[in-house]
Amino acid sequence: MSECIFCQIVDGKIPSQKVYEDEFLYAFRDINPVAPEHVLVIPKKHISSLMHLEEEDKVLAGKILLGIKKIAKQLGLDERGFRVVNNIGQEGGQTVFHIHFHLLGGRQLTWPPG
Ligand code: DGP
Repeated sequence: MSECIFCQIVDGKIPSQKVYEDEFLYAFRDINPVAPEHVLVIPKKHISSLMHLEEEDKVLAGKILLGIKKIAKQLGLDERGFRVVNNIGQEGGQTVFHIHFHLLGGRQLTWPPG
């Protein structure tokens, strides 16, 4: 059995609040939300981080972006605006090593990130 917690979420072995699913993607609510809408969008395929994306994943990478667009619309964030964050590696603040994109919205976000 995979030790990756996000692979286990995709497999239904760890419960999650699903927001969206298709053949390639899974999206669920973050366990520690930092915004009223805080969804993690992940590929079902295990890829550790952006730095582990390969040429063969380029179609999947496009599907992730288009999936984020679809989910933002589903959540009613398309008109309001929202933020997408991908943390990479230790100094990037990545804590789960299955590539994931934070979709954050539902409040005024600030910059630098906050
Ligand atoms: P990052 O720091 O970018 O690697 O973000 C990992 C996120 O994953 C963090 O915001 C908390 C979330 N998270 C970790 N474990 C679980 C879990 O078991 N369920 C859910 N829903 N979210 C989780």
